[in-house]
Amino acid sequence: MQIEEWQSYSVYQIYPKSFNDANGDGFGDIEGIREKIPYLKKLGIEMIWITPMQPSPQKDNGYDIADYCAINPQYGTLLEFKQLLNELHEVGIKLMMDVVLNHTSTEHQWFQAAKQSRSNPFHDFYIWQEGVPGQPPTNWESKFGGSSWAYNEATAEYYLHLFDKTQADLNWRNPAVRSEIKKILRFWAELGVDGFRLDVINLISKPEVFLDDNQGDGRRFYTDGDQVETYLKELNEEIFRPYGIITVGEMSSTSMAACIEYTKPENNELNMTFNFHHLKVDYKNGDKWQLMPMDLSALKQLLSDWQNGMQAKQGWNALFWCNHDQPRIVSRYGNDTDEYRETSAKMLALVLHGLQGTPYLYQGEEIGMTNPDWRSIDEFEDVESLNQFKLLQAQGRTSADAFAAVSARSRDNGRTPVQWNESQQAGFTTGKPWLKVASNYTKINVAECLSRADSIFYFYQKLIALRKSEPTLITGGFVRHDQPEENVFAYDRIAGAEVIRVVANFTDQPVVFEWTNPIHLAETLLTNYEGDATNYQGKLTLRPYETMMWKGTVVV
Ligand code: TEU
Repeated sequence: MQIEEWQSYSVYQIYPKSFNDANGDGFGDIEGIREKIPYLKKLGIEMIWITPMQPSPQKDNGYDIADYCAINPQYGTLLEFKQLLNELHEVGIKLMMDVVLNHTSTEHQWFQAAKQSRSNPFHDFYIWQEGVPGQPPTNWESKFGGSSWAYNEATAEYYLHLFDKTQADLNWRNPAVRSEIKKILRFWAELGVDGFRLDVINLISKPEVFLDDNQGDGRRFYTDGDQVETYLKELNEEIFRPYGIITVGEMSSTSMAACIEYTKPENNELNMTFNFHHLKVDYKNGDKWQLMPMDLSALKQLLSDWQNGMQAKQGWNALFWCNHDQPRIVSRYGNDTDEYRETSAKMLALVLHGLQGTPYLYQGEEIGMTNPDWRSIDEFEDVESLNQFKLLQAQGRTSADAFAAVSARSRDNGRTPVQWNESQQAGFTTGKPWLKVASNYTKINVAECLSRADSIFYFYQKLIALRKSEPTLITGGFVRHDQPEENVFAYDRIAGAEVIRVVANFTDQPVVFEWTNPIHLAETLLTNYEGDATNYQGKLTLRPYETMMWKGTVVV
């Protein structure tokens, strides 16, 4: 396999609103990011992805863009953005911008014009259907709850919004829309950004005829639609390739077959894709708002299937546990008690970094940040959480039950400010943070992690370095171990005679683990307990959340 440079990168995701506030207004900013460049460099990542920073009414924290080619003054200025970009480049870090092209804010001037009349030139920038007031054209549901259609009196029509009603879906069938989108992408590419993360990009191709979905919420009609690949090829040819842009597509409810097509090199579409299937194994009946413990066997199966399936067809995965839409992984698939938080966070980190793909690390994950301790619904900011809290009760759940579901599943779990140190507001701001700081910041913070060689931070630093020193982690084939121990996940990465073996105990109990495919163990690359384990041959007892990464050779 020929390795492209970007395939060995590790990426760090910044949610700027919660990253670091330099001016004390409670809202993170560009200056705050600039202050932390040495910290990012120390971690060893090659690229940062920053979620949207354009002007926005913030109904969905910037995923509702009102002006594509500008910077929200709450974050700073375009000049400061350019300075940030230069300073990152000076230390060898690339910048990936988030581009939200499925929808705009209804405050965007295009929508403001479009809603005036059916004859307005911008009208056809959006997706309209007639309907009777009070009776939306289809029964499709918004991802944030409720109907995905909103009525516009002036034109006596409904517009489509797959997300919040202030996020109107763009009509990609209109060539004028695609031409504007290319102008936007060119603007940022010319400025020197290195990558694009394309928000829900597999939802951009809608059907021509809108029908009720009698089997679900409508997603089967607009997910991975028939024109997505055509549109991506167009962007690739005119923007991504000429400017050498690294791309990752966020794929909502996608399929592996689709992700293979989006990412296999000869298709010239995207470099890699995010999918979410592995983050739904704790959804009871597939419903995010119904809680259950995670199903480890489903998780292992999904990770393995995506490794094998993508690899077989030269697709490329973006690997991640956390982002700004997900609860903290250590509170979810790990164990956030004092006893096991660090050990389990390291175990999850190692399992992910051993896989083939490009790892994405989300701010705070490198110090093992947890879900906060929510006390009241008033503490939440996220539009989805607030909508769901009401909807769940309307569906008959008690307020205590709805609160428990939202507390566990809210996107705000991942959005609380980064815990930098033990000073007030965790050193995030000198003012009042826009979202509360988790109360455990005096114990869990960056300063504490940096002061201790065995911290989660340095564990990540080692994992990131291993991707550079061990090409097998990039190229190696994936082979899952067939083992009876259901609480262990074990797999090999194999390139030629070299094997990198990963084993991990996902529980707080010791498990005896035996393997049937022997290798000559040469070296322990990393473990989360003290000591060298190369003397194990075939059988060992893994302590709670114990994980190891070994290097060896195939026994012939
Ligand atoms: O998210 C897309 C998406 O579908 C989810 O992860 C979403 O948060 C989930 O389905 C809700 O249950 C992207 C962004 O990452 C997210 O922050 C935005 O809100 C969304 O698109 C709309 O732009």
